[in-house]
Amino acid sequence: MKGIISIQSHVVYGHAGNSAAVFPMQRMGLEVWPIHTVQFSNHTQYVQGWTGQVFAAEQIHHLVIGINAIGKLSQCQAVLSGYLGSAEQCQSVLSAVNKVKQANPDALYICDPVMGDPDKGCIVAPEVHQQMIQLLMPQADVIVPNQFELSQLAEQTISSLSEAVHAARRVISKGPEIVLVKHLHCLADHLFSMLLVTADEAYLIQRPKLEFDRAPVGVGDLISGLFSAQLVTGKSPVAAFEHTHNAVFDVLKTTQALHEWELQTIAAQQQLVTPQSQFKAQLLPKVDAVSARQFDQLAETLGREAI
Ligand code: PXL
Repeated sequence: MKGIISIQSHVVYGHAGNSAAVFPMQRMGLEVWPIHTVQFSNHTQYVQGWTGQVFAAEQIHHLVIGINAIGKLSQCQAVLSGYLGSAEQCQSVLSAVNKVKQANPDALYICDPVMGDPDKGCIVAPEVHQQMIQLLMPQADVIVPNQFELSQLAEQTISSLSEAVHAARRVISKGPEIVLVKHLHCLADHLFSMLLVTADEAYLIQRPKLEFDRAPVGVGDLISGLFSAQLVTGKSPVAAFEHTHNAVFDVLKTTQALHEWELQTIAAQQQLVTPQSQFKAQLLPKVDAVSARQFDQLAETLGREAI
């Protein structure tokens, strides 16, 4: 039996980090081996606060050593890392990835470089940002940033589609082979845009943005979890991208219909496997083949078609 190690936060109530990603990955048929970086009562965006603790960084490495000792590490096909609580945890993730790759050289490292959003109450320590950029990103095979995280990783501003593709290619030049931009907010306020970039191709998917009183938390964790599960089960990056996009949109529609704030991954479990939404990824022209202006106008045309 093959599996994926998922190193993220755990919340007792609700869905963020591993609590947003583990069940969807299992529902897609994967054996998931969760390692929790923190254990909190709930995610950190409740105004009432939360209780719980950040786990010691060595835990991550020790747990991987334990799996190695029972002879199972060679069955690990991928390591996914998400919300990390300290710079030391970043180092521990890297030693876990190295250990897994020793046991299975084909294993993927998929890094969701969660850097937080202080405006929304998602706090990530500043030294974690540095470690994401310097330590983890160069070792990742796949990286799943949002627009803010991509601009930090590429050390450039992003205000258009052409700049986003350029930034993703800069990241690719530093190590990763696939960049999935889980949310590109600069294109249009009324649309939710996602971008997939490899060394030679770039694909865009846009769909209408759903209105919520409070935006659900953990959407990025659900995106990186589903994308990882799809890759591990042998889907091509483009097929994994479309499936992930459509399944996440269905979970959000269910969450909205039930007037919930927490992601409704259980209620929408069938759509995780067979999404009802059928948005297709649009192959973008080569950036060199058209001017940046033409390239960005294309994003506007595709955006109108998405509504
Ligand atoms: O989705 C990011 C995330 C993960 N884990 C915890 C969080 C958040 C965002 O607020 O609080 C514990």
